[in-house]
Amino acid sequence: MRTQSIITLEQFIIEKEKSNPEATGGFSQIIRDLMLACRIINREVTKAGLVDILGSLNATNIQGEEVQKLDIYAEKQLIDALRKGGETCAVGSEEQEEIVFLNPKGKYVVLIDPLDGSSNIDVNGSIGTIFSIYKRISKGDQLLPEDYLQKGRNQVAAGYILYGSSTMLIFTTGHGVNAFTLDPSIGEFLLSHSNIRYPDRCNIYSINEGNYRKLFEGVKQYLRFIKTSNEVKKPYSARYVGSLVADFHRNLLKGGIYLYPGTTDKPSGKLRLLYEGNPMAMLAEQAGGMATNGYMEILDIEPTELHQRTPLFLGNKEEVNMIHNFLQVYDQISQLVTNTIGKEKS
Ligand code: AHM
Ligand code: MG
Repeated sequence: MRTQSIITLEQFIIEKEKSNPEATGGFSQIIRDLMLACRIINREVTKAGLVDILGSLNATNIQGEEVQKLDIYAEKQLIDALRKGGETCAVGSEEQEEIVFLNPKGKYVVLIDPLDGSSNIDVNGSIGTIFSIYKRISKGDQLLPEDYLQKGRNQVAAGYILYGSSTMLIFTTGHGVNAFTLDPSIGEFLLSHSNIRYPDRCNIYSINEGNYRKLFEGVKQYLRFIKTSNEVKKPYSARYVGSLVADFHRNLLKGGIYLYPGTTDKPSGKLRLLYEGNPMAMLAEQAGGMATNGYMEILDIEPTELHQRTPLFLGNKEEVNMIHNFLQVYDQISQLVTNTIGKEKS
């Protein structure tokens, strides 16, 4: 019988801590806090269809979107766990207008999207929790914007929990991407995929193509190219769950690109830089992929506000570069046309 040694998340964290002489254990505590909360969230997610927790509270979050009960439940579990853990100075959440101050002595700032893809809750679809961890910069009693409005490059860790057919934790601390699958019988996350890399080829494209007529020309041309050009030898598959975590996860394992571009009515797109863009960008980069807003790398964007939105192109590096080129070429053309028309009129 083939035996394989099992590595639990706890063992993995301890090993990593030992190999870093500067580690104080604070960061590991945050991962433990998040995992405790996610185990509780997972329990509620899996019984969401059974109890009266499903459905909307008929409230809207600060983005003007409908908030579901489970979102609030998930956020509470995460914030409570981080508060008790004591290492987190402040938490920013997609559902909260302001940053939540926890412990002035905490060295870290944690940003969370407590339950992403929440429109999938009612239909038993995959959803996820996304997190992003930064070191606090300022030292005083007051938290400053520079502490939570940091570039994605400064993240010390990022990851997500996917509540799918299995529950998985995928995270990076800047040394590759590892995935742990929850074994519900023992309640432990077990290392299931080490050092994940994107497959060489991009096989899948994921976009809400229903927005087609509102897309900018570069994205339209890219979509036309991959669907109709003879240069594309093997057709791409279109796959879109409408849950970033689920779409990202599948594309990471199978090779693919996720697109949530800006549209003519919403040029900055829908997704949030700090809660969705940055953590996914760090994971993508660590797995050999790339993330941009179409013009620059997501991780290099200087945030100006907590709930800032960004267009997002995320996945296989070559594919993201290709879309970059499409955007630049077609942008230049539209710029030329606008300039020419402008001159003709004047
Ligand atoms: P949410 O944070 O409110 O759940 O919204 C984010 C989600 C992403 O998970 C998903 O990729 C996208 O919104 C789907 O948006 P759309 O329905 O416009 O395609
Ligand atoms: Mg979200």
